[in-house]
Amino acid sequence: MKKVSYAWIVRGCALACLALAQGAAAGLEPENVPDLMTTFKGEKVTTVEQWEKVRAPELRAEFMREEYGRRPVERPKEFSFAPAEPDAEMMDGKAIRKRVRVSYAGKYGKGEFTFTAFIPKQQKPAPAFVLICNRPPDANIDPTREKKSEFWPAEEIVARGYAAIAFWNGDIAPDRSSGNRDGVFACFEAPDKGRAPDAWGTLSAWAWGASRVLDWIETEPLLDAKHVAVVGHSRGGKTALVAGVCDKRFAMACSNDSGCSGAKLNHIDLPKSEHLHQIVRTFPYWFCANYIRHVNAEKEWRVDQHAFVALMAPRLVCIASASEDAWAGQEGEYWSGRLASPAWELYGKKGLVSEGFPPPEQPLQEGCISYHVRSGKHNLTSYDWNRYMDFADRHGWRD
Ligand code: GTR
Repeated sequence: MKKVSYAWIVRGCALACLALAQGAAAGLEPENVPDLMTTFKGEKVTTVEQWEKVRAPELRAEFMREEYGRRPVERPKEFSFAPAEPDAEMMDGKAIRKRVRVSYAGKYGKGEFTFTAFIPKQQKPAPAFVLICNRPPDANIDPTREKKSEFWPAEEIVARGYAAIAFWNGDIAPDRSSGNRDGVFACFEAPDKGRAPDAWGTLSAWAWGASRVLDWIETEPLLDAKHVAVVGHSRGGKTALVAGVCDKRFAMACSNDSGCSGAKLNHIDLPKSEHLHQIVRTFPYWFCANYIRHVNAEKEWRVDQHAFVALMAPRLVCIASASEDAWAGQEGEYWSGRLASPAWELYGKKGLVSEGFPPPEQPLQEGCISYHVRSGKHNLTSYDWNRYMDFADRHGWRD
């Protein structure tokens, strides 16, 4: 009698565990995701030509009109760079530091920002990583290197043969609700007019800043402008994708813990993760006004974020999550990479090569999309940076 009841308990437990596991697995599979390879008119996309002429342009237009907002300007007519300080030898003579002031003007005003570049001293022009820094600049991107932070491990980046370049997003436009009346916005938009529903939000404006840094990189003989990655964390990770999608000169975009409206897919049930109704309530100014129409209706929208990631094809993308960062929706970040992959396949390449959601510290780097989960909290760390550099190495950036 005793034996029987024990067996039943074991069996009962096993069944309960199986049910739980199945439930969990089922919950983590995306459902009814809009098909990447069917145009809005219902045509199947099977060639690079169709992708480049029809599908990619219509997707890009959709995201810029409905989510991030259109940029009124790319490189302005009135635009110049100047050294903000004389070049300096730093990092025990291993790097040259350049501080560059970017000045620009639009119809309604003038703006400027300064960024820092540490370039490794080497024979060949250096490939580069451009960080869109969304954390306090003094503590995170200190040009004097008195303060050091894992958020931008410039010494490690230089030691691996890459230039470490960073600017502060707040220098382009302030990260606050009135932000899209200040900074770069104030130079290109009439102050007394209402904003169009598709007028750019701050993510779009910060991404514009990354492209202006790239304008300078193209002029700098010590740098290899064909191998430049744009990197960002969280709101900066969303921005890094916008920068890469809007500017094909970026050969790689690294979207670290970018979550909702970044790499996270909406068509997956992750109740602990951020949703549109939350992000639009707290940060409406990051987006264009049209975005509000998709709040609580994201599953009816004809696109999802995997299609945004796909606009990087055939270039390189890195997506990363942190194990304790449920707010960013780790599985959603992973699935965007998976479901974006057919865009790379059109080019005869591989996107995210994976059998399933990986455990922490087991990066997936076989294709043109890298994905990893790092143990720990929402952050950009030396571990993440080194995976991004591994991926660039793997694609021959330092050969
Ligand atoms: C959170 C926001 C996220 C993420 C994050 C960050 O408050 O909900 O979407 O972007 O901020 O940028 O740190």
